[in-house]
Amino acid sequence: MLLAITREVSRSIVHCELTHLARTPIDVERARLQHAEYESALKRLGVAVLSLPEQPALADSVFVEDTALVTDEFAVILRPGAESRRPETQSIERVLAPYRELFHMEPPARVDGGDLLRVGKQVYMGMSTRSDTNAAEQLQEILKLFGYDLHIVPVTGCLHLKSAVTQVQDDTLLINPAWVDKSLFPGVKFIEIDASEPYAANALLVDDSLLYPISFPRTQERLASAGIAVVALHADELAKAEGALTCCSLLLRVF
Ligand code: CIR
Repeated sequence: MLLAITREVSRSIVHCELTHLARTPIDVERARLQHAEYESALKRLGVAVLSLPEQPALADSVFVEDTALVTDEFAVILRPGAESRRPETQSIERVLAPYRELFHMEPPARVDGGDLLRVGKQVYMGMSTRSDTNAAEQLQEILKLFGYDLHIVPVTGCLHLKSAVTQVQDDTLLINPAWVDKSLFPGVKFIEIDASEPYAANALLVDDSLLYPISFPRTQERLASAGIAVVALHADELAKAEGALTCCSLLLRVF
């Protein structure tokens, strides 16, 4: 069974970190409704959702993806690049402990989960403003214990690697080639986003189903042409906080 760890949108989301976007008003209630729609979609797919309570003092805590890398064998508690986000890892560590052997990123390493794209035993790490080579070195040591390979991928123009590229099928990535270099993913098939929808590369693959924002119809059309149907969701309110679909859950296979 798949378990999704999620967290209620914080009332302080209006004070979230922003890197590439200008601050615009965020409607907390609307963000919560869209987040509930996301959790319901996961449940309809048969995923067990562990919805953690709001953390009023941690503005970005809905974006649980950034706190940990979870694989089938182990999890790494990360050290998020933005200092304001570091306390978010504590509660996630407690939740993950019963399910996985835990490793920890040690200071001064910095890496957000949004910069870690895992495809089978290949882990691609985005070098964004949130991640550094110290984290890459520590991660490589952990990954090699379990037979995973780490690939370093520079990212420009967006917050995280997964703003620019995510997995949409076993062997296929959805990518914005303006933000990340396709040649750094050898042997992989790609679908390119429509250039008029730069934020369209973040999709959440849940077994064989794909959760996808309703706001990118042209890219959705490209997915359809490739035979990929999506579960379309409203996600534009949290997008104002520079968050997308993968950011709002940690998925792990449990028993
Ligand atoms: C941040 O800047 O950290 C948050 N406002 C957005 C984080 C989005 N997370 C993700 O893409 N994994």
